[in-house]
Amino acid sequence: MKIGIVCYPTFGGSGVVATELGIALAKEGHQVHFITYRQPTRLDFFSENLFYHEVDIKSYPLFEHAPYELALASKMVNVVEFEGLDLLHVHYAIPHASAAYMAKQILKSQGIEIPVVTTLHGTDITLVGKDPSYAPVVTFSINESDGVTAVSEDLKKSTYEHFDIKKEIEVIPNFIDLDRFKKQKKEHFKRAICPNDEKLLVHTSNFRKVKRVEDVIKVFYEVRKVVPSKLLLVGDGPERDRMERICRELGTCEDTRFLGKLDAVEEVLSVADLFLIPSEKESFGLAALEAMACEVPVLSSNAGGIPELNIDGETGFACEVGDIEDMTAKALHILSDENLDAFKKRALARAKEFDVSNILPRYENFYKKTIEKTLTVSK
Ligand code: GMT
Repeated sequence: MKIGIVCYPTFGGSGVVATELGIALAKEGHQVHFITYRQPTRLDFFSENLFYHEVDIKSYPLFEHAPYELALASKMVNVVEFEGLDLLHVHYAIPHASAAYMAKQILKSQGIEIPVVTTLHGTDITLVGKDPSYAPVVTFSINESDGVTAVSEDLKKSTYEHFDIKKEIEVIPNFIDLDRFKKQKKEHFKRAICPNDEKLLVHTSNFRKVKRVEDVIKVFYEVRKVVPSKLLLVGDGPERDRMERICRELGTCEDTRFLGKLDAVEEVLSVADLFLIPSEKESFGLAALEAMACEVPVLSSNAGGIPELNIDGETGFACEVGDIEDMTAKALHILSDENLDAFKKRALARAKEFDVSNILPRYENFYKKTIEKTLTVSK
C-alpha cells in the first residue's frame, strides 16, 4: 500500500506512535509518505520506502496566525495526487482530521477517492477537543472519517461520551519496538548516578500540567526518607521551572537530576528500578510501555487508559490521581528486595503483548477494510 501519514513531528506520544508506525509499515514493504511541518523526531535515517513532505506555511502581514490547516490540506491534495496514495492516516484530530476532510473533498472534485483513517490519541478528545472552541469541528471530522481508531478502550468511551459520534471506533492500542526498547547493559551509567547502590526512580514526559510531575517529586521525597534513592526526570516543558523550584523547597535537589529531552531514553530506562506516571489524564501512557519494555515496573495513576496497560498489583500499581500516601506505600512495596525482580519480570512480559509485530497487522487489516468499504460506497 501507499500510505500518507499526517502527524505532529515533535517529541510526545502521538507523533512518536505515528512515526514508529510509518517505520514499521515501511519495513513490511509499504510505501509511507509523512506529511507534516518538520522532519519527525525519530525519522532520522534513510529508507527506500520512507518519504517526507514538508508543509509550507506561507505567512502574510494580514495573518495574525498563519493558516496551517489550509497549507496542510493543500499538501495532502498534492501528495495524494502525485504519489498516488491509497490511504491517508491522520494522527490527532486537531487540525489533522478536519484538514483531511477538506483534502478529501478537493480530491473528490477531481475524481479521486481517498480513504481517510483518523487515530485519536487522547488530549485531542479529553482536553483540547471537547473545548467548545473546537468541539463542533472535531465531531464533524471524526464522523466524516472513513475509519476511526482510538488507542485505548477508555479513550473510545470518552469519545462517545463527549461527542455525538455516529462512527464505529476501533481500539488499536499503542505498540513498542522491543528490538529498540530493551534493557541494555549500562552498569557504568547506573554506578555514576547511584554510587551507593541507591534505587533509581525515573519519570519521562513533556512536563505539561496534566502529567502532575509535582506528584513524582512528592512521592520521591517520601520514598527517599525510607529507601536510599535517586530521581531522574527526563523531558522538558512548561512545568519544568516550577518543578525545579519544588525540588529546591523540598531539599531533594542533590538526589534529583533534570536531564531535559533525550533521544536515547531507553538507556536511562535500562538502569531504572521504578517508573512514575501519576497523570491526571492519560489515554494510553506510551512512556510507561517504553519503561516496561526495559523491565521497569510502573507506579501510575488510574487515569484514563493507563490501567489497561499497567496491571494493578502485577506490573506495578495504578493509584487514585494525587494520592501521594498510597503511591508512596506502593512504591516502597515494589522497591523492596523481595518484590522488585518479580515486578520487573511481569512488566516485561506485559510489554511483549504490545510488540509492534502483534499490533501492526491490526492497522494493516484496518486499512484494507477501510479502503474496500470507501471504494465500494463511492462506486
Ligand atoms: O501526553 C501528551 O501530552 C502527548 C499526547 C500526544 O498527543 O502526543 O499523548 C497522547 O497520545 C499518546 C500516544 O497515543 C498516549 O500514549 C498518551 O497517553 C496521550 N496523552 C494523554 O492522553 C494525556
